[in-house]
Amino acid sequence: MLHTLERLPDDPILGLAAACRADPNPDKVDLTVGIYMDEDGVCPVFGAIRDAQRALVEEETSKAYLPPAGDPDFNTGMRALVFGGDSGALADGRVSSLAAPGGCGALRIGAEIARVASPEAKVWVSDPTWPVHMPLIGSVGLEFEKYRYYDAPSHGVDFDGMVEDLKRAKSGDLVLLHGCCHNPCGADLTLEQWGVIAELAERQGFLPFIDIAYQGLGDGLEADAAGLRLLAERLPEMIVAASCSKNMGLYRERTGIAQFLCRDAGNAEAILSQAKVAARRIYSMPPAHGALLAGRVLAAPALEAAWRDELHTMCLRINGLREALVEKLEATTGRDFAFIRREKGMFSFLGLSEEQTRRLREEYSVYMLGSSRINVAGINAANIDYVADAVARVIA
Ligand code: PLP
Ligand code: TYF
Repeated sequence: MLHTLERLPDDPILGLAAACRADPNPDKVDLTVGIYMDEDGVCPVFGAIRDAQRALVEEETSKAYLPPAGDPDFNTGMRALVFGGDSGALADGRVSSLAAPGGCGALRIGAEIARVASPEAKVWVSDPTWPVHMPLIGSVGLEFEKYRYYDAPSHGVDFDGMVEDLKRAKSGDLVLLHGCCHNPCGADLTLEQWGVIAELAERQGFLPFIDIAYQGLGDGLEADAAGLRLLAERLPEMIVAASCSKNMGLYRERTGIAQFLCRDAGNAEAILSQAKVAARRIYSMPPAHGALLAGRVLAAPALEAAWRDELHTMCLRINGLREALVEKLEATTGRDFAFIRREKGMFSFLGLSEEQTRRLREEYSVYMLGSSRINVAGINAANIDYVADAVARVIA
């Protein structure tokens, strides 16, 4: 029977990265997949993670399964990282968490729980959103609706449109929000706008489902979680899927966590039991290695401080690149690119047509998504002039 199945296309983002790897042009530039790259074009291992790994290799005496909810140090550390150490909800035991294979695994667990709790739920997603949300969340059987989000002409959030659309979200629906550093557009909500979303959620009764995969890479660890924390203060319930891929550099270790803000501690315990059963339906136990490393970093003050420093350096580098890119692009094209400075995290749309991105790829070996989403961290001192010149040529 297997012979009846056809070949399917590759993931469009990963497919473009593979095309770049295969390109023999020595001047090629890879701005495709969202991985942090340093000045040398390398996706580095954090020093703090390397130290934790050395200690773990020395001390680990067993590879027996972790408990189904995951390593306790990891779960405790991640709860504080996301909700804030002084969170009232944490003090009240209202947050339960389940370690998961990456932010992707956490999104899937969140969707599984949502489907059990509200089988008819619509999942409201920003237009545009990360394309992987559709298979990850849609495969549990929930349907999507879009809300207006990115306004291409102004390169900003169409907040009035967003609010108008979310007024149609019903009690029992989910509204998927990017916690920070929106993928793909980099345009984030202001804290004031998060406040309006909180009011809407209260009034309409929808459940916020927050995907936070870039905490620390926009304005810093605390500022990037401020919107989410504001919702957590005001709302009884919320689902959060957090990832350690980017902010701890643990991509391939598949390290993430599903967190559930619940009405009370009893509810939180019930939801944890549901989440464990949901995981058992898919893969049973969470992966250990990345979570044990992250757990060690978060539990040891010296390692944690070193990690925060490294992450801060990355964040500063990205914001410096945004600044440099605005200057270079404005110089080569004579157009306004100031929006890149206002956007957050790894991604921005350059505002090019699909045809222009094809020309950049085919004529200059500059690889970005067809939507003109770039990974800002893929820019460096050695390629910035080349990229800015190539962009100027295709829009001339
Ligand atoms: N959500 C968004 C918007 C992302 O861009 C990513 C990752 O790249 C993830 C979630 C989850 O990633 P991972 O499964 O590697 O933790
Ligand atoms: O959007 C990105 O580039 C990252 C990495 O199937 C990624 O989120 C890309 C594709 C994919 C999983 C992760």
